[in-house]
Amino acid sequence: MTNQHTKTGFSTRAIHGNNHVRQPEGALNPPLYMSSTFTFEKTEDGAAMFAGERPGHFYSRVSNPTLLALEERFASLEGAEAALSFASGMGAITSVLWTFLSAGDEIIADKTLYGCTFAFLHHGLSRFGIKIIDVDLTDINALEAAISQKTRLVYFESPANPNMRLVDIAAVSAIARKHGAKTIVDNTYCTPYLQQPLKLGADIVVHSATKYLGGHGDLIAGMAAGNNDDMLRVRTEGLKDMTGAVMTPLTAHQIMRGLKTLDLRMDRHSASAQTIAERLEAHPLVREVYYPGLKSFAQYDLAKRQMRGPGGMIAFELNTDLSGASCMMNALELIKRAVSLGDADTLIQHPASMTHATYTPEERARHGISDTLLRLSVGLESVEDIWTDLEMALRLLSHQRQPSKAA
Ligand code: 3LM
Repeated sequence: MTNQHTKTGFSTRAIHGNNHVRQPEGALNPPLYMSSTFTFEKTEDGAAMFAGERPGHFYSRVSNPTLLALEERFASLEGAEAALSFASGMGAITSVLWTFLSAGDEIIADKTLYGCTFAFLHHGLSRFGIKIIDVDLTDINALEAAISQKTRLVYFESPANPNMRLVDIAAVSAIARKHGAKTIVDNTYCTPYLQQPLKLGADIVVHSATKYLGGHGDLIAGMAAGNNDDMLRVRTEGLKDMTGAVMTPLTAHQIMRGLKTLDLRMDRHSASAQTIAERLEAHPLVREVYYPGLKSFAQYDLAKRQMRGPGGMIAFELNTDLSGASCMMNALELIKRAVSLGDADTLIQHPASMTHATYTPEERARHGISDTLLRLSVGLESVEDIWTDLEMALRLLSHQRQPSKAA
């Protein structure tokens, strides 16, 4: 793709893409090419496309014009040369990792990861002669000590799901690069509007597009972005031949619709989450709040440095035990008890028994995922209504049990 229009603002590119081509029939939006295959005018044309000697679409597991429209748009938002779309976030992560790892290689992964990513590394890749090394990537010395000639990839989320730990993207990427390893960042929590890891030195970003990029809780999808060579390798190896985790054109259309309001939604998610986090922090029944917009957040300075805004995700612990926490969750009326995040609807879940149940209790303890942690994805409803619901559930809890600061 060409980057000739990258001088236009984020919102303009999210709406129009980079490439101001008139669509067929003058349609405002790119058409849906609901076609698995594409015909060849002549036999020789097909041979030339398969040999990579001629551009064009021939089969939608490899490329499709509707997906290409999304990929070009998304690449420009991440500041990347190229992007790729996938059937799910896990489809993106597995396709990228399968492409760059072989038996005998090592991958360094941060100690806090989304549950299924953790399972893919520890229960999946580890069965194929790939060594997974868990490192606390907030500790640069630990990374220096663990990285070796065998390290192909350094992988992390920032903020991490579910406990909001941040990783210094520029510092980690610089060390990885010095040792010839690629840095891969899961940018799901931020989206390119709040954080652009490639500009900070990372090589590849991956996303669950199911979350903020789609934004309405009605699709499952993934994205990746990086340089042309890396994305071509992922397209032709990991995606085409190893996972086949291809996005459907209808989903690409829904994500392009989501992208048009991404900046507006992220600003609103951030502003509402900031209000909710401050009020939770001041509430006597709340023991701890982990939110990058709070001055009390341990990595507040890093958040200011690498994120445009604090985002819509809050992790917190109540001043009660697990049954108290579940009582509070059960009392909520507006806020829905559900996994996933980044939707217009506010969602709450309990990571230890839901998204991070792929870890054993010992692993959760080792990896910094507390069993009493709750995770709130602050949606786009009126913020006072979100708070009223939380306050009501906390009030019910305080009537049921006496809070104890030592709990
Ligand atoms: C969740 N997360 O509730 P999909 N990377 C990150 C993620 O949070 C996720 C993925 C990748 C949740 C899903 S849990 C059963 C529901 C940081 C997903 C994977 O394949 O699109 O779900 O993305 O935390």
